[in-house]
Order: sequence, then C-alpha cells, then structure tokens
Amino acid sequence: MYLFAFLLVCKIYQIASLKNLKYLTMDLFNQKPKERTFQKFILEDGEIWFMPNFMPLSIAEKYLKKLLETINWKQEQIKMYGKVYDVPRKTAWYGYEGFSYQYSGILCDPDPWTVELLEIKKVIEYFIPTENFNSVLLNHYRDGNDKVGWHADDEAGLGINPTIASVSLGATRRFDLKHKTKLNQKLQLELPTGSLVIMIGALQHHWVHQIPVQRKIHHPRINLTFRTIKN
Ligand SMILES: [Mn+2]
Repeated sequence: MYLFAFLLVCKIYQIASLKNLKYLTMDLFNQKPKERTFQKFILEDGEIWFMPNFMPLSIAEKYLKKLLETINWKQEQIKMYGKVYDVPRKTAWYGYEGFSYQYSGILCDPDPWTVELLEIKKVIEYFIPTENFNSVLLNHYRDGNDKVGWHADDEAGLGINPTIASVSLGATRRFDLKHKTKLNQKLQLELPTGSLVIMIGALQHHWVHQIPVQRKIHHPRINLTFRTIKN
C-alpha cells in the first residue's frame, strides 16, 4: 500500500516535471523566433552561423543547472608520450542507440537521450530544419583553466562536410578558429550563455578550433555539440 502511494507520488512528480520542461520548449518557441536570426560568417572553405540569443537567459540558467546535476559526466584520459593525463574538461556522450563513437581507439555506446537534450535538439532543428542529429557530445569546462586545444571535428564517422550545432550554457568563453593553411584566415567569437553556433560546409576539413584557457573565469560552462554520426 505504502509502496503504491510512493510510486504514485513519483509518477505525479515525473509528470509535473515533464510538463515544466514542455513549458520551456513552448517558451522558447513563444519568444518571437523571427527575431532570432543567424549572423552568418561565410569563410573561405566553410561557414559559421551564430545566434547569440538562441535561448532566453532565464531558460539557459535552468538548463545549465539541470544538466550539471543530471548528465553522466566522465573524466576521460589521454595517453601522451607514454604518460596518462586527465582530459582538461569533463565529457559525456548521448544519442540514439546504435550510433557509437570512437574515443582514443575505443568504441563507446552513447547514453540514451534525456528530456532536456531532446528539447534543445528539437529547438535547434526548428532553426535548421535540414538536420536530424542523432547524437550529442557534451563538454563541461569547470572554470577558465579547463580548455580544448586546437582540433577539428573530422572523425571519419561524421562523414564529409558535417553540420555541427553547438549550444553554450554558463560562463562566456572565447572560441577561436583558424584556417589550417591560409594563415591570415581567423575568426574569434565570444560565446555567451544561451548562444548557438552552427559549423557548416567544409569547415572541419580546412579549419581548426579551440577554447583557450582564460584564468580569470571562475564559473562553469557547458557546451553541447549536436552531430550526425553516419553508420
Ligand atoms: Mn570541436
């Protein structure tokens, strides 16, 4: 009897929290989407589309808190010159079953989508209807000491000219891009909370990007990069 009552309370709580989250999506759509447009940077060998106000600040704050608490954050390690180091950020991988990813030569399965991640995915796909992302890589930069070095998202599993959508929540961090061979081709963006960046075209084949160390930043930032893995 008590167990039944307990389960009922859990169920009601679950429904209530789902409703709350649906409200977030509604709210996102109600914020006059037409006023939210992309600034398009048409670069040599690629494009960057930037929407600083993708999410209202109050909603970005809610997602940040929720994702920090509920995501299955992992401390990955890398081997360099025979020594093992912690990756300077926490990471997580979510997506549909069957779309596994390769990390340091190991094949990993994604965690199943959470309600929040599916919501954010849905809203991104409202703005770029050509995409149907099947996975998301999450990065948690605990403070300005966490970073990601120069790299391209050019793993074989992403195919040719992948579209990658990146949502920022929390501390504003700098996002640097540079062309691999045309050394005068550079772009620097400040990514505020609730902003959306889309990387398009041949960008991953010709450019590299990084999130540099910024020691004066003492707050966390989460970054969600939605991708389409081709199996
Ligand atoms: Mn990247």
